[in-house]
Amino acid sequence: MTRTAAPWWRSAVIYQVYIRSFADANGDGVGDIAGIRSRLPYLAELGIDAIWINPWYPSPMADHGYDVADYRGIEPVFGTLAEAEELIDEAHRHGIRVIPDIVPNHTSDRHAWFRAALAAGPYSPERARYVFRAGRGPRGDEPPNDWTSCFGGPAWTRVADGQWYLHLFAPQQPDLNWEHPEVRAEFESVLRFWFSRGVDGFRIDVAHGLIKHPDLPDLGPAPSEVAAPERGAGHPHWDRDEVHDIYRAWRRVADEFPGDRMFVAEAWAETPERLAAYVRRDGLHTAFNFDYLMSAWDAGRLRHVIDHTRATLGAVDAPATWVLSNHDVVRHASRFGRAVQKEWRHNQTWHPEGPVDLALGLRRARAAALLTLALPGGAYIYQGEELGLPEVEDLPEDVLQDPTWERSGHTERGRDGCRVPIPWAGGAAPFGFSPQDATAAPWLPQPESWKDHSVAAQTGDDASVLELYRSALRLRRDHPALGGGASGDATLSWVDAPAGVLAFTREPGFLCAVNLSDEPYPLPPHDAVLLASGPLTDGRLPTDTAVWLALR
Ligand code: ISL
Repeated sequence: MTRTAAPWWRSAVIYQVYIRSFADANGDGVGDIAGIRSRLPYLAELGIDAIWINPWYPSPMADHGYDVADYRGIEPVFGTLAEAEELIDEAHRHGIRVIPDIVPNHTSDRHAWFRAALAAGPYSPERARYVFRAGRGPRGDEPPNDWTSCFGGPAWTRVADGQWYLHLFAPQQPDLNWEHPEVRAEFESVLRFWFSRGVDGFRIDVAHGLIKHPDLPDLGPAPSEVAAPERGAGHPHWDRDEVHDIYRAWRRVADEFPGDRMFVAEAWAETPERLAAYVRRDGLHTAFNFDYLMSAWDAGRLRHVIDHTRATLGAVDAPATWVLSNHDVVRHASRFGRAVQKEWRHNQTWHPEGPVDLALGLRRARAAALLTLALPGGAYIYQGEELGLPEVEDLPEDVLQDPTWERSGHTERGRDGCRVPIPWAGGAAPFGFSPQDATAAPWLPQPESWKDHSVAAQTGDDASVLELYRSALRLRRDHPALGGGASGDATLSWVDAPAGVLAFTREPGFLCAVNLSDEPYPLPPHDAVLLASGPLTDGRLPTDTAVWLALR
């Protein structure tokens, strides 16, 4: 599969399948495993190396699968365990690796362990697997500390007997106690369950959240890490140093299995240095690069992120990953379509400023794709970005399902706008997402304009985003300078260019240039234009356009 001896995950292009919204084979309006299987030829032709599938386990769906009731099964709405096994084998026959999502920070409140904990009562061994505490105040009716849920409101819920339990996300997602040996043993067993069924790795949900300060101290009015010696160190529940012990054990589990099994951490760290700690030699393999995802469309900022990422990960010999979008953030075709380009911050809700210029966003998204796929390391593609899908910013309030919407008291609309089902073909909804004889409409409504975004509408149209991605992925596979590079050493050299232009070479004989300035950029001497994200004018690269050149 790879040209070099370097393991595949160092340079893989991994396509994120948000299973609910990818393809619905049984017509109930929700995507499923059979739908993914039916689209494997599409994925193989697109030219990706692996798929990451969002949680497919039995779940009451309080957070669309991130509330897992049974880590060894498949949610009936999505299919069966047998179908999952067939999908893994079939994907492998297409040359596509399979990476499920694992959710270790919390279970569902319907998980057998949590039900047992509720039934067993205060201070029972069953409760010790979660984080139960007495409340504060004379009657114990105030939460044990001041932590808040990522979805809004307090991070604690009181149960009938008066104790409180911790949930950094929704109340239906109680946090596990990772100091408990049974919790550690259980997850190692779950990893083995799926590794022995052939999965090639795992995406680890909230990888930075598992360990909590034993005293559960208040966060206080000011961030408590201010006094810590290092930025980001010492937070009571995020990115605590002890979390790496867990991943050293997970690495040993992965290494028990043949082939190159891998982990990718969804870890939010304050600094690139702290992120690099997740991917040291005896730890996880890769981590999502959220600094890149959060970067504004700004040459200086992007270059800083690229350099800093490469330096910090290079120091621990880990490959970079380049991510533009996922199921939690506003689609980048819409982010980049705002006149004012702002840097994101983690946990900051995106409130769009000003109208979106979708043509501008798409032009930049096309350029961003060529930048992303030319950088050394691995890359992620979130389903639909290869179709240039925008965020659906005008979903009616009565269809919103993200827990954020309710938990914020209807002040934050949440993440549904990037989760609208994929348009495959046809002139009207469901655009081939569900079969003709479907019994239900797609779980979120698709905009009428998506007829022009469908796979069928774009296929064969050289000007389409889809054909741009197909060409880029084909070149990336064939060109010795791309991906991990011929020697696997993943080098990149910046080329002198005017302010606002990012230009770099990779050996042998490759140059990528992206113009984020207001002036056209005269292309440096080259042998041939391999690919461009938009038309070139008189040998010059227009604003918001990227090009791949073959050099002598
Ligand atoms: O830390 C955060 C908010 O304070 C978040 O950015 C958090 O790290 C992120 O939301 C985690 O996301 C993942 O876990 C969630 C789930 O809802 C997301 O879809 C998933 O990607 C809970 O399992």
